[in-house]
Amino acid sequence: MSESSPSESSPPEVAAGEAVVYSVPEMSCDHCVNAITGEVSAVDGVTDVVVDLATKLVTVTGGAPDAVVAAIDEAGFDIAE
Ligand SMILES: [Cu+2]
Repeated sequence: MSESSPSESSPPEVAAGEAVVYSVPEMSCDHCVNAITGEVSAVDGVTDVVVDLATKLVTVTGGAPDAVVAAIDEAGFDIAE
């Protein structure tokens, strides 16, 4: 297993961004995780990206949902509705 996000202790104030969960069923390995994490982390306003490979869920804190969706698309993945 590789390391996931090191510190899960989010700051008390995250008013700017709510966590939104995206289902990305095409994720299959660490490469996918890294690609998505890299693209989504670069989205303006995103403060945290947690990818769960087991459940194929990407939890994104902050950022505009449209931009996050675009970033995941940019990484080469589709989001399941
Ligand atoms: Cu992969």
